[in-house]
Amino acid sequence: MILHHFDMSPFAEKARLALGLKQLAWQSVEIPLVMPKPKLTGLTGGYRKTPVLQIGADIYCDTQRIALELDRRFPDPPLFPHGDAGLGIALAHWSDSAFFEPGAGLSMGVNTELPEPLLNDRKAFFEFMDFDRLPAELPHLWTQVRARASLVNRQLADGRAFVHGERPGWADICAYFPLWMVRMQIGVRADAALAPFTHLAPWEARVAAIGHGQRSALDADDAWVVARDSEPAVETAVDDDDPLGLAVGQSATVAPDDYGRDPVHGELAVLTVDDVCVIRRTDTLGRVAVHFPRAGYRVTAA
Ligand SMILES: N[C@@H](CCC(=O)N[C@@H](CS)C(=O)NCC(=O)O)C(=O)O
Repeated sequence: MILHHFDMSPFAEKARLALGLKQLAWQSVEIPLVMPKPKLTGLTGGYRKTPVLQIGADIYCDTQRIALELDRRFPDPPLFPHGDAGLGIALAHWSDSAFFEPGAGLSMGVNTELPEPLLNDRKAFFEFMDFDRLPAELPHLWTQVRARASLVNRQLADGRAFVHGERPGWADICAYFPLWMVRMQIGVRADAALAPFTHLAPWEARVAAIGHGQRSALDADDAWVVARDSEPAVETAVDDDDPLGLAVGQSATVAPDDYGRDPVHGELAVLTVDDVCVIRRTDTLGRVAVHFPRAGYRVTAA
């Protein structure tokens, strides 16, 4: 397993913790923080977000898709130990938007010394953020982060060790990563703002203790060799009752429906309620399967 990511990425921290929860060994390809990222987009066909998981010639985009693939291939220990996968996955949408977005606004707005290339890249990327209004928005953003942190704190208030009970799972990772981001990127001011929520810090320490599994470094070129020398392991499956009415092998594009909407073009291999996958053919890599979750992604006949 190869994770394409960078250390500061909060979404990558979700994937690293999921690998850690399952105590997996994986290889780490460091990707650039800003565009262009030719070694990443060359694999995905255009998707540029962080992180991306590669297993042979199968490329998994989005932490939602990555988590479910890890759980499918390595079911023990489970990401949903209390049998609440529906709620756990739904919580990811809440934490990826309601919790992450104001936290990201704070991280960008409080850190006024960000390097110009990073600032310009994220101005174009984070469509939900009005960078001109960020300084005036900061007090409001603090209120939004604290309101979400308070909910997590409330969930933990009965003394349970983890969000759903005594065992850690995807819900913990999702609720944790925006806090990891603001504490790391803002520091003592974030710690002070979160201090009233007394159940958070001990729980965050328990989540951090999950660790990242066994990580070793890999060069991006070697990840390409792995993709080139492998065949996609995907089984084609297009639902007959899918509202889009598309067929296996049809030319299609898939793009995130929130921000960073770079489309990926290929032949449709999977289109189910939960998943979409297109096969790309390139001279350098041969056939590569690019997988996305269905929720939050727009599929269009090309
Ligand atoms: N829905 C995506 C969101 C990923 C995301 O927005 N990642 C941020 C980094 S934490 C990103 O891509 N930033 C721009 C970049 O890395 O180029 C997921 O769950 O993986």
